[in-house]
Amino acid sequence: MPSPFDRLCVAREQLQAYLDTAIALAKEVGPVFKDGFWRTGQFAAGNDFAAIDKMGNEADCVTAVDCHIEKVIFSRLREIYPEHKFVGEETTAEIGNEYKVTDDPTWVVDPVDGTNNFVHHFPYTGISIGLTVNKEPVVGVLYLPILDELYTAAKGLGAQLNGQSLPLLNSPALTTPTALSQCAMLSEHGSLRSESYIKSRFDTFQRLLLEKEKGGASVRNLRITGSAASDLALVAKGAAEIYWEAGPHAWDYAAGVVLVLESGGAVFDGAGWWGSSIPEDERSLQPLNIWKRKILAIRHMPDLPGKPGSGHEIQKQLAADVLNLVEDASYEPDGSH
Ligand code: LIP
Repeated sequence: MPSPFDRLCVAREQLQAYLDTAIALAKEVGPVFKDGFWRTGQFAAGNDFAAIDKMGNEADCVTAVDCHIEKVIFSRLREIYPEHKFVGEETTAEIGNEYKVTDDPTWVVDPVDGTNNFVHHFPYTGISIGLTVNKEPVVGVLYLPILDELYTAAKGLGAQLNGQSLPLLNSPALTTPTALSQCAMLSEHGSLRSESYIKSRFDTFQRLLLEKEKGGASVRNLRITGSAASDLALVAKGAAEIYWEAGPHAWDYAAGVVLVLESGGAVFDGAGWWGSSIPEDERSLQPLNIWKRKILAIRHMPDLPGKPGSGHEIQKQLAADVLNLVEDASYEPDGSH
């Protein structure tokens, strides 16, 4: 029987080595991250820790800590894997979107995911390190230093939070909701501020929250953490059922999708499905596309008693219900293809 590693041409030991490297790097930069978190201020203009807006948009900012951490991570990775490719939020901000997405092992890094949180001392912010091979995300590490949470996963090797397997709960405590009105949802408003964008995003939120009699889903709650990577970690953990966002970048969710998949969850990228719960004939044959900037993730759903396969059927139904209500705008893909 073929193992999940065959298609990737990556030996299990190699994948474990990549994961170990990512974990060591996240831990190495953790102290700089923590130090910066307490010293950086949105309003600390003029000092080394000030938040600088990108392209005149104060909601989309960068700090010296983001740039420093990305440099450290990439210089270490280049020493160990000189033949690999590297895509990072801050490098891309400097050189633009012209890089080519290839099958080569590619490290996709957000040195500070949730930069806005970082400069406002809101704890959902962390270092996100993902790796793709043959364009498929296979390693994901998210370290949230302020919460002291280290999420780790690699394809076929499971997902963990501080060494404990994800999801943290199992049935019967981890139940299977049968309608969106029983679901906790995560989403983001993003950093764009144009009237049309804000209207479209809030129309989506309104439809998700509105009472069913008026055509809404009446979701049980809708939370915005400010960090796509944290949202995916919360889905992997089982603390929320669903995360949907349109417009985040590959570095925001390259690591997080591996956490969700390895915790038994399912991911839809706008074109196909991935997840161990999904019957083989329904799984996408393409690599999960993290460059198209669309993401829907659903946590592991235990099968209902006596109904094998029902967990996935419910994942599919909930996903279809969400996709019916959310905006369907296109975003410029990350990188060239
Ligand atoms: C953030 C993402 C989030 C998105 C924000 C921002 P950053 O990442 O995690 O999903 O809605 O606009 O892009 O820029 O803080 O690393």
